Amino acid sequence: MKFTRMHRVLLIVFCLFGMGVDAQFNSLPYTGSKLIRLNSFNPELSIALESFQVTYLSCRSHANTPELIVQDDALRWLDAHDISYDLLEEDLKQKIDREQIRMKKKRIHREGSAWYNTYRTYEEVQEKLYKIADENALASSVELGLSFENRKITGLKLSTGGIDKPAVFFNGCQHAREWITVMASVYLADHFVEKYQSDVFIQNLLDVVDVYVVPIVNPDGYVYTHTSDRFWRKNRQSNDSSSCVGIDLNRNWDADWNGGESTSSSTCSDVYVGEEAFSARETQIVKNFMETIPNLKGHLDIHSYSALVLGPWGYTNEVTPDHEEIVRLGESMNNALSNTYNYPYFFGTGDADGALYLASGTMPDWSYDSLGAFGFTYELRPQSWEEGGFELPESKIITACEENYKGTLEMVLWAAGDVVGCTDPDAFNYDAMASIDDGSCLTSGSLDSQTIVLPRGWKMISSNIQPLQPSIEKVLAPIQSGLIVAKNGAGAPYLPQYNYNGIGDVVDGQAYHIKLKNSDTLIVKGLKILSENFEMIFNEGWNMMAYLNETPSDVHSVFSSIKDEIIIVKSSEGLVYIPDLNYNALDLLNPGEGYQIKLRSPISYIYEAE
Ligand code: 0X9
Ligand code: ZN
Repeated sequence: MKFTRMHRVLLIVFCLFGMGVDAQFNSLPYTGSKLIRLNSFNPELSIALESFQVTYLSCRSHANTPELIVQDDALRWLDAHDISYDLLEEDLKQKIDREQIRMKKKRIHREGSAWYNTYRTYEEVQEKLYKIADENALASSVELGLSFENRKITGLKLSTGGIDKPAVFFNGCQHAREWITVMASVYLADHFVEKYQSDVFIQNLLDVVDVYVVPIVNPDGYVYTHTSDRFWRKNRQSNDSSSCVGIDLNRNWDADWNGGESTSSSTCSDVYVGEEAFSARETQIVKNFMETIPNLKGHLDIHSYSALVLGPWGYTNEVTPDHEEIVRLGESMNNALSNTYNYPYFFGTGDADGALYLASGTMPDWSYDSLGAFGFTYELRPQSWEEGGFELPESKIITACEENYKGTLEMVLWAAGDVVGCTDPDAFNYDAMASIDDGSCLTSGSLDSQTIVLPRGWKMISSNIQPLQPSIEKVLAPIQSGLIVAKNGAGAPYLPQYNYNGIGDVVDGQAYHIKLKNSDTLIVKGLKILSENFEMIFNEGWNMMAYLNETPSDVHSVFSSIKDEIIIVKSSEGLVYIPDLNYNALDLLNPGEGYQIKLRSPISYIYEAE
């Protein structure tokens, strides 16, 4: 069949719809664009590049080695001036198109955690927020107002009611292209609400703190990144007497507004400050809303990318009057983010020791300056363009969301007064300072116990319980009247008559010899030692070991993994197991008993599970 003109038109139309209309358009501005990283940077170079159409990306690298979207003309200029750079992306348009195709495939799955398998559109986010509000008494939706193009700026309030409770405010997406911040904000609300059902600690926490979450404070810009320009940053407000659209929302707040740190008064710039503070419709609306929150303690403005936690001030390296507390909270959030998946974030105030630039007119500086709330910025994953830049791979969305959640949890804890612990005065681990119960209380009812029947005379004993008070006097107190002596593996004695304790505390996994005047029963109370995770450290030669399982098990199966190292295992009664001779009079190992074991070399050994 010959391709007619009609066929060709149909084919093009088909492809457009097949790939998703978005795919054709949000990449279009990047036809022929490349992404580079300059290997050095200075103000002169920055000025020279102004005559080309360049877009700066990651904020961490900006200070020294910026990642830039460029066209061939800029590259030719850099080449001609011998300025070195790495080419990170040969064909930016193709990269964006691929992202759209992946999103389209995954978009249909939206139940449960599948919602976080791909980036979601403005409409999908709205739908999700209303669903969370509908399904959970803890959450209600709040409409902050309408954007420049009349889209709703919607948030969720998580609250159990009451007035003047300490509150925190989390928002994403001041910058349109930072898609992961939208996912992370929705996730944190979703997750708090879910945990409120299942986790006593989160229940107690959210009973005393109100949490506000506004995932998309820049809806027009966000929609624009999906439909027209993947790397759009600003809002979509028109500027008087200029064909250039948009204000950088994070330069439009009234804290050192237009102060000159990473700002521009040119409407075409990506860091355009606006005509005046709050001239952007969205900053005005969000400001008005935040001012109505009575007891706002903390604010977190979520951005990407660079893996940073930033505290105030953002516009200067001078420190705030609350510096110490800001550093404490910042470090704790930074640790929480970093430790979730061992992905290193970096905390700082100001330019964070040169990790990024100062910035005037930012939102967290305003919330700190004007509302007295500790205003922080996160720059979520990734660290660099090579790991995805603004297009953090979909497989990492949940990971970034989890990290972000852990970080925000620290802020909620801090807002609650930071005193979490056991609040039950009858519990062994009662914490008089604690105001929020974290579910850790140990009362006699919640303790595990083990009963060990003891004969008259010598006996080697052990326990699978970790006693709350580990000194051997306390552990053996119930049988003290008949106790002549107890000895540890090294032969050190505890002699109750002489009030001499050469043993000190009992050690998990160890066994002890004791000698009794009469038969007796010992009850050990405390926390069960999880035998399957327990690592025994054995010396070469003789050791005394505890038996940690709750029921008897066969000596072969317990030691199968270290059989070749064992010379002999011996019970209190002198029964032995000698693997080399295939001799076994021991048979079963029993709870409460201790055993002597002689080894060929020092080894560590993870207990076989029951
Ligand atoms: O430039 C910004 O607005 C933020 N970075 S981003 O790449 N997401 O655009 C950083 C602003 C905060 N800056 C400081 N606290 N120094
Ligand atoms: Zn940003």
